[in-house]
Amino acid sequence: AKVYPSQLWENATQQHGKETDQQADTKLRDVLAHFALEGGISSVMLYGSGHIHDTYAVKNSQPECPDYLLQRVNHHVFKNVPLLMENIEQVTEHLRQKLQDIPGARPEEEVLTLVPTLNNQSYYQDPEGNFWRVYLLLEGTRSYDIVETPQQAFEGGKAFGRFLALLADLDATQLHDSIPDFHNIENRLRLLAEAVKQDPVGRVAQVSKELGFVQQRAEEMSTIRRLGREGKLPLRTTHNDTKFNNVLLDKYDKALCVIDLDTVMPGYVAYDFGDAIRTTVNKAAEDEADLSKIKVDYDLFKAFTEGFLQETNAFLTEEEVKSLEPGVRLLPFIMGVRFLTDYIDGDNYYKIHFPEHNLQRARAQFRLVEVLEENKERLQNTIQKTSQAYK
Ligand code: ADP
Ligand code: GN1
Ligand code: MG
Repeated sequence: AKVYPSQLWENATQQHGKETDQQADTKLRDVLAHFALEGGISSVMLYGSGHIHDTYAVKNSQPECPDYLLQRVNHHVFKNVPLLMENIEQVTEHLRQKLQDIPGARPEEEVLTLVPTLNNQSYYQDPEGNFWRVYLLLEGTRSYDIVETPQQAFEGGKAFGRFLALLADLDATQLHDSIPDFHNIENRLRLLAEAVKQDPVGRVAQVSKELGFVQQRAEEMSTIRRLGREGKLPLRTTHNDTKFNNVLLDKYDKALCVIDLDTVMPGYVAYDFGDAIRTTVNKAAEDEADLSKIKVDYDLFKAFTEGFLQETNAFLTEEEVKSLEPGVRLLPFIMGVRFLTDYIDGDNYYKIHFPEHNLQRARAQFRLVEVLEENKERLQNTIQKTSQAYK
């Protein structure tokens, strides 16, 4: 089954970055009419490069009124959208409260703001069963799919670190698991094994090399889960999708706001550090076809680590600091496993732009694991030294 069966949306999502077609535009305006917006709508355009939701920038026709960000939430990925939205309300409220007490903080720009529906709900469900939400668009910001400078990396590290610090006193058990076992590698390996067994579209024969790669590392990659089970790593409220493009930087490249809050739930700090490093140190694309281009940019690593530990070192335990490096290898490994599983499954989860896209993504992530393995000692030393310096 395709994620989005309707042809209308299929068309809309393929015109990435362009004006949507007439039919889609009418539908989007119908949806927006259910929200308490100020001013009027001048245009609705596809926006961003996320793999999960359909995101649109809504330009206001009144210059003094805000622009908006409309999202159709992927309810095949997030099976209980009402509970997911409760999480987001709780997390954004908590962040706003905390920032109000910090001198110089700007809560209206540093936290996502949900725009309610006319019935004062945080989402609208259309007659076809799709879920929609609206945020204030943070003007003059951008997100980077590829990090260009150490300053950006440092700022990203600070933003994700601060996010954890601000949520450290939000009881993680208050939040619903929006996707159960999200970063549980044992579960991800089980799902891969099931897909291999089913082989629904006959692709397994083509991926024996990748399956061998996974097999070789399966045991070692469960280190963080094991430490957690042994009580050596605390569960905290973590973001769990700290891809670098989930932080918005302002026009001076200063970190402004952490976005994409759908997976905020209990997790280990190493997951957030690891996923951010996965998308910071690799200057090639997440789906780079030329594997020789995948390298670890050490300056970007160092800068991100400094920003991150500046905000978190005071409350992280020694064991947690030690777990950051294994997290750096684990997250690209998990992503590779997930892309590979989706490829074998027939591409049901991630948006793809060509038939072998998920396989190419998996290969690029596995290559990244290899280059991170080659740099393991150096990265671990940098983490330890930075942590010492901030003590
Ligand atoms: P996905 O889960 O599909 O990645 P995101 O919530 O990350 O969806 O949004 C996709 C993109 O839209 C982001 O990478 C970012 O560029 C942009 N974006 C999201 N929220 C905002 C916002 N409030 N203001 C400005 N840009 C935003
Ligand atoms: C998805 O939504 P987006 O594009 O930020 C995915 C992440 C993966 C990422 C890989 C809910 O993130 O887990 O790391 O793609 N989100 C979900 O690019 O599965
Ligand atoms: Mg995103």
